[in-house]
Amino acid sequence: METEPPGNCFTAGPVTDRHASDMKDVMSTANNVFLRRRAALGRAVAALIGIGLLVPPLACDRSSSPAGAGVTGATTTAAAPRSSEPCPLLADDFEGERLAAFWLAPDYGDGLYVPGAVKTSARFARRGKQSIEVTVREGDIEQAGDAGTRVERADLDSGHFPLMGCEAWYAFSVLVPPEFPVVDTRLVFGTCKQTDVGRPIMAQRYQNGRHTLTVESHGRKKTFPLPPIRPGQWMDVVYHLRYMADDSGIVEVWIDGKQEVAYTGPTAEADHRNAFYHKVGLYRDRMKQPMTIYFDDYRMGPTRESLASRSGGDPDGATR
Ligand SMILES: [Ca+2]
Repeated sequence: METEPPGNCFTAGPVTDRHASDMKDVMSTANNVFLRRRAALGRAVAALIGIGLLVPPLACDRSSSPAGAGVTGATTTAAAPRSSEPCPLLADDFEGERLAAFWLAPDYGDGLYVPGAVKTSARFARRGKQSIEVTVREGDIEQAGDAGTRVERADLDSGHFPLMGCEAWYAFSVLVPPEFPVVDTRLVFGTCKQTDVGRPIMAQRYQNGRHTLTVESHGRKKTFPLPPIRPGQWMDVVYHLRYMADDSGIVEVWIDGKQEVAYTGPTAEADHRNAFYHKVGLYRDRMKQPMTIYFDDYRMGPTRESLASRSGGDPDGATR
């Protein structure tokens, strides 16, 4: 059994005073950004309500989800707290010199990477002229894995949000370059996780040429096959999650516009923190060869439609 090491923001390893101060600043900045966005969203919502175009509540309202129609007979096994916070709208097209402000700092949260491991690149672009290039080398952010293994990573964490009871949509494009080593070593490049739960809720994996997605919750694990990865070609990925501790949770995944995963069941642990995050990058068992992967067009939002709002494209890539 594999276990993701406790590299998250609430259980990060040894913390020095300086590091603690840095972390505080990062959290303060992240919180300020989130609060500003929330305030702006609140003003926009108030304006829409004022002119009769929107009826509150805005988010965490399962009745508004088209996916909710397919869930029947759900029984509540735990009274998980519901968040009243809307899922944030985040987007990064990686066209600037720096990452968007919402990404957590490289020494904070679960998005850990060594200096230089994450940088914009003009080698490939799904949209625009740049993407983000992520490289992991042997020993980078090495931590203890399970069963005596060592793991290493270069991950980007888009932030921890109180999404219990909420819908969250994520979209990104990913490209595995032609020289990418195809090896029988555990590799995860997209993850959704509850902050203080050891196992990821959902993990997109590439190992020994097999492209799969695992969903794990309440001690059960399901593996879904995904279409083969074509080196050198972009792949558009969309996740839809409903974070629930009962059977009404959802994980849906689209690859290049085609739905590949439809899971219903628990997706959260009620007795853990109401904090959920998504990350992209390279997380693997320790090995010698470096790996480099590319991501572009990252988006997160409360609805499928919200993913398309920035780029004007269909979030599932069907029209690209
Ligand atoms: Ca781009």
